[in-house]
Amino acid sequence: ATLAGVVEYRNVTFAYPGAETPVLSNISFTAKPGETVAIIGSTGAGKTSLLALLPRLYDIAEGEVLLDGVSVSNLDRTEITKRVALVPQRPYLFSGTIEHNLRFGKTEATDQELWDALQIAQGEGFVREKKNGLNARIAQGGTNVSGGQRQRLCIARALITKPKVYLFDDSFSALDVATDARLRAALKQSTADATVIIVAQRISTITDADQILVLDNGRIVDRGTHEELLETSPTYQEIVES
Ligand code: DCP
Ligand code: MG
Repeated sequence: ATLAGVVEYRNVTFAYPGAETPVLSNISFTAKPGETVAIIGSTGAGKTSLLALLPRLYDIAEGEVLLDGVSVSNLDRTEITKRVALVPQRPYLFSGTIEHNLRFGKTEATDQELWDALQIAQGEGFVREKKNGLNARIAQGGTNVSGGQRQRLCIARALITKPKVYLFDDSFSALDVATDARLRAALKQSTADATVIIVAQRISTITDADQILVLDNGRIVDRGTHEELLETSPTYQEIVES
């Protein structure tokens, strides 16, 4: 079997442990290598929860989440994280050097690979400006770097693992529009063969996605390209206008 990074959610329903009502109901979609699938929807709609099911941060109640045709419930976490990188909504940095933080999960990367990843993530400039460069210290929680710098370091960290599947949870929200555009253009090139799933708040981040899923209250209420949704989805129109 080829391990190309095909993602399929099949009629997935999910409730948090101990909760009665599901936060996701009957979610189905497929994302293939070379494709970008975007997820949009209001706060609390279930976007982060949806992403969490692929790296198996939680187990699902009904349906299946498949990675390259195999249910993730039959894969262990380390097997999944070899193929899937999640950039979380609240990116986590720990006390240590920038290099330690970037290598997190993949120690064999060369320095050149670290700089290449930083360049794509638009983080090269601020790391070079630091007196100690890659050896500059990061405080616990990344409190001595800005929110946007934190996001870019975590994107670089994901790139270094060279995954087949990227999950970006609102990863561009702290960036100004120009940096966001540069970063996504660079990402588009470097992730051209990967499967990309992006949760976004800003419409400009997702207009070129192959498929946009409109999530509302745990359900996919509409799906299509930006142009299609502008025609067919009142919910999407509302988001665009807001
Ligand atoms: N929820 C929960 N337990 C958790 C996390 C979330 O009960 N550990 C609930 C809160 C919401 C629902 O699940 O009612 C969906 O939460 P998400 O974080 O998945 O929602 P979004 O990511 O869409 O929201 P936001 O845009 O604010 O990030
Ligand atoms: Mg979220």
